[in-house]
Amino acid sequence: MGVMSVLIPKEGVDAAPMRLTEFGLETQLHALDWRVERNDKLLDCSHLRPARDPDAGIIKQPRYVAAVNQVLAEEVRAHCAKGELSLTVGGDHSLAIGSISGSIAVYGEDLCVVWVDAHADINTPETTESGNLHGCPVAFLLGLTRGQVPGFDWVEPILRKERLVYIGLRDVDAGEKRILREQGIRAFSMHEVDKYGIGRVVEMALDHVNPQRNLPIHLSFDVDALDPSVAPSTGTPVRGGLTFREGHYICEAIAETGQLVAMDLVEVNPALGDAEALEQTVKVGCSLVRCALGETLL
Ligand code: EXY
Ligand code: MN
Ligand code: MN
Ligand code: MN
Repeated sequence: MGVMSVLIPKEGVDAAPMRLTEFGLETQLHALDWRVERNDKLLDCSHLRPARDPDAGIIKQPRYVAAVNQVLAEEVRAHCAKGELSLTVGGDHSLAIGSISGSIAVYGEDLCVVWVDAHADINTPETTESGNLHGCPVAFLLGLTRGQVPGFDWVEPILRKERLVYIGLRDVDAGEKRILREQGIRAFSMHEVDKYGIGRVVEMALDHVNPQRNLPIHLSFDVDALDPSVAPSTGTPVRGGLTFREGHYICEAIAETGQLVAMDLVEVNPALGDAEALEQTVKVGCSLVRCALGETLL
């Protein structure tokens, strides 16, 4: 039996955690023999919103997002320190600044991050065109933004670029492509998924970050990595994404390593699409989490 905590930040896509819960995520995890300790501390973050939060350049709501992430980091750290697997249900992908800061505070430079996404989320304050922090979390974690955004001084950027790998990319900004190239970060786009198949891609991705399969893994899964026909209720859908099985295969393969210590499931947006689209997206979110936490087909 394992122990898990559900941490639920509210940022933009705030209704998603309740939808996954209503759909029975906790009950489904009980059925897999997990003891679920739910943490609703960030279900409502409004008390963390500062009275004044002017844009920093074009970065929107910097102090609010920073404050939520700082609380999240401490919650994830505390759960990981007890040896619990920490599941953070978002919320948008900016929450990975906090969740990964929390897991890395416990596991240090050994921590591997597998980032499954259509996007690289590695924009800096200089490269971002939207000013949305959900397009920037990786840059914070790698220390590419240090001192530039108010509120984020607490982030210890100790994620090593050698311990980061992407799967599913297909909508990467020009500035982000430059950063990926300059930093030599390993990324498997949909081109590689088409070329090699998902089995080989996951093997190569894990060989890169975790060759002995003995290091702790933080899986950060953005549902927009999946094709919009599979997960329609999300804010930045991009055609040509992972199939239902490819998405689940990634989770199953990581579960097989026995090294998963933390997971984020982000960017489900209940406000987008009709009831059917929402149910489909929530269902797929729940089944991805179940697979990562050990559900097998047989
Ligand atoms: N690269 C674009 C930006 O920085 O605004 C789009 C980012 C979308 C982020 C989604 C969550 O993965
Ligand atoms: Mn978002
Ligand atoms: Mn993302
Ligand atoms: Mn994305």
